[in-house]
Amino acid sequence: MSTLKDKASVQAAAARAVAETTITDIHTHLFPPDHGNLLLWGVDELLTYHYLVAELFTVAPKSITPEDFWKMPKQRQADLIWEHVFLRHGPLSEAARGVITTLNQLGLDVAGRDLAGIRKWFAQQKVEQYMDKAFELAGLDYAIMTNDPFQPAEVAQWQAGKGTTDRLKTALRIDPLLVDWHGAARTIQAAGYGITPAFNDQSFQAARKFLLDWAKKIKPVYLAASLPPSFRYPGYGLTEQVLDNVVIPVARELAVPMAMMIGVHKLVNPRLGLGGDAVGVADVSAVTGLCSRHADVKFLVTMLSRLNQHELCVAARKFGNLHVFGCWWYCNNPSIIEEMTRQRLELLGTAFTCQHSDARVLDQVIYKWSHTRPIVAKVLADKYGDLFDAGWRPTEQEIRRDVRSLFGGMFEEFCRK
Ligand code: RAT
Ligand code: ZN
Repeated sequence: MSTLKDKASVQAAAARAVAETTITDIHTHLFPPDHGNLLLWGVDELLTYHYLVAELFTVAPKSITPEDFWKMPKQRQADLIWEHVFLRHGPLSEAARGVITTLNQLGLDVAGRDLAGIRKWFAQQKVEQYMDKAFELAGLDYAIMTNDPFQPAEVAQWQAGKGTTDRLKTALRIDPLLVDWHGAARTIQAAGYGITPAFNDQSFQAARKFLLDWAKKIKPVYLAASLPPSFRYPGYGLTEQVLDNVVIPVARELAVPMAMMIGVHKLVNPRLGLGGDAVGVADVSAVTGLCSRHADVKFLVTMLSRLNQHELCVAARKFGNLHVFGCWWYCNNPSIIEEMTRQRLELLGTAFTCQHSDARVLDQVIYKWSHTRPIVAKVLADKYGDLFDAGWRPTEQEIRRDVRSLFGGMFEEFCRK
């Protein structure tokens, strides 16, 4: 065992390990290339990312309305965002900088500001090879999708016999069951299951069967849902019943975690579509309530409000069946990633997953990961530096092991538990 002998070597080893580690991206909105139009990629999709649509309406003149924007063809929408967010104002936001980083890493001349030339380059790419390129640039082994059996366009692909690829694993997304039981019951009924909107054993059994059949088809790594800040457990009426009678029993039977993304206020501004959701402080006791009542079920949790992060870390120290992941959405900004990663390391050691990309557009994995890596490297260099000062001498391999833990290793271990 050869330990690193001076502080600078330890810190350099941490930076190297983060730059070179293979990442498992545990939550994305990507799809296999053969799933119809579901996989978004290319410069026009990058520019019309919903984070940037929302930004457009903070800087655009009043004469451009969301209603008019949604009627435009994609390329025209992208032109507007390019003009107002990138040219008439500096692309300083994290989402705007992300487009620049992505194009730059693809070898395109962003300094030239030649959107037409960039479009020409994308038009020559073949999506299958392009997916390999994006994953290689990001340094990913695989990513986990969001597969929603309540979305007809997605269902149609699986029914047509489409599968997945080595690059992508599945997650079964079940929001309507928890936040819109009546709507969910209609979909499940239309799929041929004997469910009624009533909350009774027959309906619960049908909903469980629906999920189990989907699980058989797509083999999810976990079940997932996003929840509002008002989510409570116990004591959240119908949602509590669906959790206890449908979701938890299915997670238990499949031995997969239930992922919860908590703190989203949906459609605060519906005119912005996906960009219209906001954040609220949630109640971490809902997470501890679930973890203690269902000690034999695993929970993956990320929360949207910065204010919930400390309490969530403390909860994860109390429950071995809780794994904290990612800097979700409005937390996926350098200043907050740094703060959250420090806090998590200090409270949890390496027992968490430091980030997920949430990429909706394939190309976004490039910037989301290249923006995160140096931040985590900086935090780890500090932490290993502090350990060195305290007398600890790690090996290069140990540092690499710890880094991989943060970028997917611990997640995999948690899923196997
Ligand atoms: O980050 C996002 O793109 C959000 O719109 C949501 O997709 C969120 O991550 C979710 O999965 O609900
Ligand atoms: Zn997401």
